[in-house]
Amino acid sequence: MGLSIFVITVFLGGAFAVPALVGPFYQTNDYYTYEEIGDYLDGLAWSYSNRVVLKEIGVSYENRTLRTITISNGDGRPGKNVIFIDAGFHAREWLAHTTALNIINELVVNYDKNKDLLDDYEWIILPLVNPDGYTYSRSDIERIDWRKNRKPSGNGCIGTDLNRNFEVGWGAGDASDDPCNFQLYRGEAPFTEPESQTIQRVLLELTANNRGKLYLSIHSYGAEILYPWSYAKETIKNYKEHLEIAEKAIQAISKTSRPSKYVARPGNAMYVAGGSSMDYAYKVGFPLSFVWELPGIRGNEEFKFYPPKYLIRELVRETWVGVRAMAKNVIKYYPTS
Ligand code: 0X9
Ligand code: ZN
Repeated sequence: MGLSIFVITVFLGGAFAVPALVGPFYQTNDYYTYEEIGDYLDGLAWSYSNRVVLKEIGVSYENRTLRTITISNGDGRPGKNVIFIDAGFHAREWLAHTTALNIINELVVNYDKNKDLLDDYEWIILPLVNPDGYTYSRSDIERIDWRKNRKPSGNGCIGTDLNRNFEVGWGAGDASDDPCNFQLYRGEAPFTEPESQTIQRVLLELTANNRGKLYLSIHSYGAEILYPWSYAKETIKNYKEHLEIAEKAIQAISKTSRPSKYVARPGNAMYVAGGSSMDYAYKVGFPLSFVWELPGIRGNEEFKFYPPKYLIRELVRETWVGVRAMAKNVIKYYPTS
């Protein structure tokens, strides 16, 4: 793995030497473990303490911490609007976590290039929603297609699909009431899982003070930017705004060197699925809410959730161009007052 804390030796007057931390350096050529992601976040908090705050927002069933990184420009101005991003609801969607780390890196380490996105907005990013499932999916090739979390679900089976465990339209469409369903078990009721409860709490905090403007949940794969509703074939009030903002992101991507072919449409046009976080965020007051399905590699189904490592860099860069364009428009449509 390519994460490294870079230590140089500083000579003071030639008399003695002290090591100085000048990293961390993030390299987009690998899929990081839960521990490595934690180390990376710690390194950022250490090196960029004026612009970065880490927060433990909850713990997973197996006691792994769920941590957000709040990124600001360090000016201390309270009450800025917020872009909230999460990734890794689904264990096997490894490129999603990786993409979230690259977004963090762009905003923190490449701050000089991106500071326009932080003048009037704060970004809160949860790069790993489902650390137990992710760790399980990495533990053995037989387990690589694991999707759910790891809490026992009933009938001797394990795991709930966290993106079916939210309240809006819970159980509708492509969701299962069978705890042994390998993909789509919705849970016994909405918000039975520690991971979905944690996200619920954070989303409610961000809408209670009216700061949450964009909710963006990164998944893979499909090269689609989806907006509500997911749970029913109904049209939301500001669907035009969603479509416009998604299409601008896609236009920006189309200008990159080897662009993926994206489409923008409501989630229900892909398939109807109740209990998603996208619908919940929209329902509780985020005016803009999207699921971003990363590309599964330009028509090559074989790579699905795990594009080969040599393609990671190109893919996360392409996505950043789109996310950047999306954020620019969110900031324009919903300026901090
Ligand atoms: O089914 C999901 O939870 C998401 N797709 S994935 O392949 N990553 O599992 C999509 C959720 C968005 N809603 C709809 N497509 N209805
Ligand atoms: Zn997913």
